[in-house]
Amino acid sequence: MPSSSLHGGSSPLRGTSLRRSRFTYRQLVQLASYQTSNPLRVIAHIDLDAFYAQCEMVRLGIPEDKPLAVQQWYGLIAINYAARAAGIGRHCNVEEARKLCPNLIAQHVATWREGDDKWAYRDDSAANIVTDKVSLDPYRLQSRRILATIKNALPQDLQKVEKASIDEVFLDLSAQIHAILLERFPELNNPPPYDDPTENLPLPSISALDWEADALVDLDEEEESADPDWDDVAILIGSQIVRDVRARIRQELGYTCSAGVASNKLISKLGSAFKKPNRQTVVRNRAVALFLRDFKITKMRNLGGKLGEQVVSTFGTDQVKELLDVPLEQMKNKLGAETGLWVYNTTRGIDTTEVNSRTQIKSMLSAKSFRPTISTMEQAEKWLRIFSADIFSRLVEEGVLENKRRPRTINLHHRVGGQMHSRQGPIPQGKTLDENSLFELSRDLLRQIIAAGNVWPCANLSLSVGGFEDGVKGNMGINAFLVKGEEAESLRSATPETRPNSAGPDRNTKRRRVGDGSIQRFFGRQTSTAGATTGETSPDTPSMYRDESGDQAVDAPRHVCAMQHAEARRCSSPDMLHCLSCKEDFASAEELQSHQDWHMARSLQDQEERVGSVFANRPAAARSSAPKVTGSASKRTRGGKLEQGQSRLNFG
Ligand code: DCP
Ligand code: CA
Repeated sequence: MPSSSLHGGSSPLRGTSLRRSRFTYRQLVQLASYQTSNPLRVIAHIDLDAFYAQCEMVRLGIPEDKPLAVQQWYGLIAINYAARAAGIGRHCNVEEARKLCPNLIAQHVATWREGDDKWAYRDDSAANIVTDKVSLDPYRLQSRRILATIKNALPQDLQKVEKASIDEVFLDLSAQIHAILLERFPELNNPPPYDDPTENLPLPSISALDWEADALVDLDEEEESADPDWDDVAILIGSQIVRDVRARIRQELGYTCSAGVASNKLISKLGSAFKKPNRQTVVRNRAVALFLRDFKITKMRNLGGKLGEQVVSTFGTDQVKELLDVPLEQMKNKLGAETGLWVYNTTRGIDTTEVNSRTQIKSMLSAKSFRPTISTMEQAEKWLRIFSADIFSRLVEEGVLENKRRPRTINLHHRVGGQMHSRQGPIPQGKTLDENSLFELSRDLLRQIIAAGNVWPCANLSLSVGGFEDGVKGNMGINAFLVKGEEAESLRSATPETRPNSAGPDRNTKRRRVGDGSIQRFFGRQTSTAGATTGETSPDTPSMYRDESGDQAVDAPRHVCAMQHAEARRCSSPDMLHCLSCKEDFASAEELQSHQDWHMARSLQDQEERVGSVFANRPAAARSSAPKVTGSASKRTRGGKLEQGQSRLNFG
């Protein structure tokens, strides 16, 4: 950091007792312990620009000015900024995008393929929705590398980093800034007058702050002319740290990202989206009110989903500036005490959510929606092999081979028409866990489901593992990995169930999404929806199991928390991903991807119904009404170069 930016001219009044800071000695000290209601705290949100698209550009060595989009089947899921300039967005399909930009590079995501033993980039994936399943492994790998770079760029003992999604992190920079403040402003080391920590600090001994290239949210004139206080100095130091972190990511890995620097997660996240790509925005405390006024409430963290819609319909506006006129009591009356207070605070930029660096994966999910549906055990087993391999490769990343962490339960969801069947069982401990043992466990669960009858045609299968526990390194104790406590209780009481929309036994039931049945609406058209009585859960993606991009633990979706339990302030899961087609929320990239597959399959099916056969010109494999059962083990592609981050999986 250029010292001039903090040690500029000293005003004659500075350091005297005549004028004091708004902040106290206690608040300064509390910076060191990440106290969440401290007005001096500095939180950054870093968000990768056009993330999947950048991953492909870096992987393929494509220059930044070339338009590129990442394709999933015939839709687009990520668009770089050069392509956005041509008007291409996620709403476009490949054909429309090419019309807008003939030189667009459309790179299909990697896929797992029925009968193949590893995910791969394939030229013919788009036409093979029936036999392929999207793999996000390449993006997860880059996400981990970026996270490691960020952590390396910060002091080991003074960092708090929360991975919020596959391409976002929050940083609580407070403790690091505390250390820097004490070093650069020795006067802050003096004891408070009368040893009273509630005494106000002296004002900073600087009169002008150099914000370099940062986008700075405007202040009104009066505020702008006011002298800087310690919150301004703290946020300036924060913005310099973030600039360095972003430069490291750029230099070491080649990615650009945008960032927001503010005093909480809510504002820093809005800040990172304010100027994109490759910019950072600083929202000083005194700029918050002006900054928020012109936002729509639905753009704010946690309010992009149903809770946001509820607020808009209740108060007849989506404008923050108009919601500011709603008194607290009215908010509470209409939304419930806790949610009302939370929304009231949110419109004022108040957020004391902590940056949680302890989040660990709670579950992993691998799923596929079938269109056409599948009708035999053999077909289902092919997919179970892929799911097992997919989950196992992620478990390896989690350190399962070194006994670092290990899941204790396995769960299979199966959907036929509107009915969801599920079975859960323990993962035997003390035995080697590999993709084959996962496969065998999942096959047993499937057999149990089949034994209960009425299982074909199957529209969706999803396999998940959960109940992660830290392992014992080296000599594994006899009790290591035993299923204990609540989990054991849940398993004991988990008599297999096959009932409409059963999402499995347990405490998790209360977490399930009680939506308006928006996904059910789609399925309602296909079946008699025997299970529609409860109108709950996304059939594609059981919300009780979430794997935030495979790398992150997540609690219940926050808006669901807010709606159901009126505890929005306590919920700390990362932001939801939205399906642009139906506005449904998903907690993880996997769930969203699986859901998008379903939309794509659905639209293909609709087209097929309209024009006879949309598959007429496609290869036979894609035309068959059921997935082609390809290859025995001996026929599979065993050779070939492995992609970065790819390990060969041993199918049985
Ligand atoms: N993603 C997806 N489908 C969506 C939203 C996102 O598959 N509906 C994936 C692709 C994105 C990645 O998640 O690259 C991150 O999502 P973002 O919303 O952060 O979007 P981008 O990073 O692509 O763009 P931006 O520069 O606007 O952040
Ligand atoms: Ca992004």
